[in-house]
Amino acid sequence: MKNIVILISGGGSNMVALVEAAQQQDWPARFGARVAAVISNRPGAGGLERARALGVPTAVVDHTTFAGREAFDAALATEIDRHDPHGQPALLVLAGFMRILTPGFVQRYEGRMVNIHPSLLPAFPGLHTHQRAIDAGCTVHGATVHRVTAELDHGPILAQAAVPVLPGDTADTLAQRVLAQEHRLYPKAVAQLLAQRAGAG
Ligand code: NHR
Ligand code: GAR
Repeated sequence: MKNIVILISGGGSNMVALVEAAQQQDWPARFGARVAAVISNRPGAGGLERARALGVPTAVVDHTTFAGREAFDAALATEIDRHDPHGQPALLVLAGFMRILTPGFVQRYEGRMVNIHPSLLPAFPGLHTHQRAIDAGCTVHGATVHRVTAELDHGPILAQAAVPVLPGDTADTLAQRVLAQEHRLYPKAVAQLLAQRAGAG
């Protein structure tokens, strides 16, 4: 069985969409893959309770308890790899994960790590994407699923979804519209990746 590990920092609604898709679409039977664990860098992340309610094991690696990024990433990698009997999961999925990862960490999981970013990349990498799209006068905004590389939000694009920016939108109303699309986009993109790999053996 291929193990998928999901990293979160917050509410975890994308994580819930992924776990529900895996359960409803029977990813173990279709792709030989399952969500093995959900790991948060924040002890208070609401997604932890939601993962447990869905029957998924959870763990916390609190970044505030480490001296620096290298030490945090090393502890995170140890926790991630603990959830696969072969030593490394087949896929690492960032879902609202808010810590920039070091080049060494990215290299360790090269080709097996994806992220969903709340903008139509290459527009607006980084943080506060919804407000920046409004401020720039964008009439179209959205979300991007991309492979994670050492350069933040610059990995190859796998899938995108667009939404209109409407008159009177605030960062919050726009974020909600984007998030609803993320919940459709991310499970579809991950399933597509798993299908490709199943075909490739
Ligand atoms: N790491 C690498 N190397 N490459 C990517 O493409 C990454 C990554 C880590 C996270 C998600 C990304 C997003 O989708 C992501 C992509 C956090 C920040 C950030 O500035 C920026 C982008 C993303 C995630 N984080 C601050 C930091 O100092 C902390 C912010 C906070 O805690 O609220 O790490 O947007
Ligand atoms: C999502 O919109 C995701 O794209 C974004 O945070 C939200 C998380 O929601 N990710 C980032 O901003 C990464 N820096 P969720 O916790 O409910 O899935």
